Amino acid sequence: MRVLDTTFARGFIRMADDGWRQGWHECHGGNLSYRLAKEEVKAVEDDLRRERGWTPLSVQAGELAGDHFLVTGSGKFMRNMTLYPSDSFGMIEISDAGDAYRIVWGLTGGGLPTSELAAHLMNQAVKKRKSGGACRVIYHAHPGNIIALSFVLPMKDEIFTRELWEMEPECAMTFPAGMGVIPWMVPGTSEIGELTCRMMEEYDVVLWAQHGIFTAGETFDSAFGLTHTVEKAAEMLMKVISAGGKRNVPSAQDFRDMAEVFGLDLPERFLYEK
Ligand code: 2HA
Ligand code: ZN
Repeated sequence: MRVLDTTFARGFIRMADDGWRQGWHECHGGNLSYRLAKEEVKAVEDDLRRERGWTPLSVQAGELAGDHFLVTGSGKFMRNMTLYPSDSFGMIEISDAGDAYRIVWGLTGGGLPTSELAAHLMNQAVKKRKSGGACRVIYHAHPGNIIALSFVLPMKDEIFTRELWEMEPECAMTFPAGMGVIPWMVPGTSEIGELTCRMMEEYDVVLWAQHGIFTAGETFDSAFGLTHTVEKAAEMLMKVISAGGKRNVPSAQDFRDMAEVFGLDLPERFLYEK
């Protein structure tokens, strides 16, 4: 089977294109990775070329040894994913020692995996472990409103989580564990990857101040839906702040009541009295 005919490659392309249409991927902004299931690798084996040399990884990815990932290309445009898929993304294989990768499909124009490969692999490793293998998607996007909020709200997990949860019930339902925020850091480094994946031990969404967000999900739908929910809430919050601030707000007890009805485990540290 050809990679481009698979459900997972189609889901990958659709997600990138959806993000582009949302306005989250100016120029070469943002990146996406998907960890293939063993059966998915087997199904496309005839379409793979295992001839390229290995490139050392800047991070140790022992938990991902032998895994295969679809990854967007460094400097590639999400805008081009539907038109030039095999040039815009590729499939990489992680070595058995977890210390190198090689391209086995795609990136046909000679491209390299995303500049945020270190962050993607570290986050993939954490989420693979935490979810017992269920989590396969890591997504990085540049949605305008959540980035704008990182200029005006105090950079605290408790504040971002609670302020966004208040905007609509969907928020506490899609990120009940809360969201993590990290200060501005140089993109593309293993340092930002390391801090992000430490937060991913606890959360499925992490905000990079004045830059963008990272989300994790078991499926393309869940990672995209989470990003979309965070950004929609951020857009509403920006409007509310611009209109003079919140006046009618659900209380901490309202969240506890909702948690009971929907079986949510909302940490008490986000339910402080205001
Ligand atoms: O240019 O988004 O963080 C791709 C990025 C880097
Ligand atoms: Zn970015």
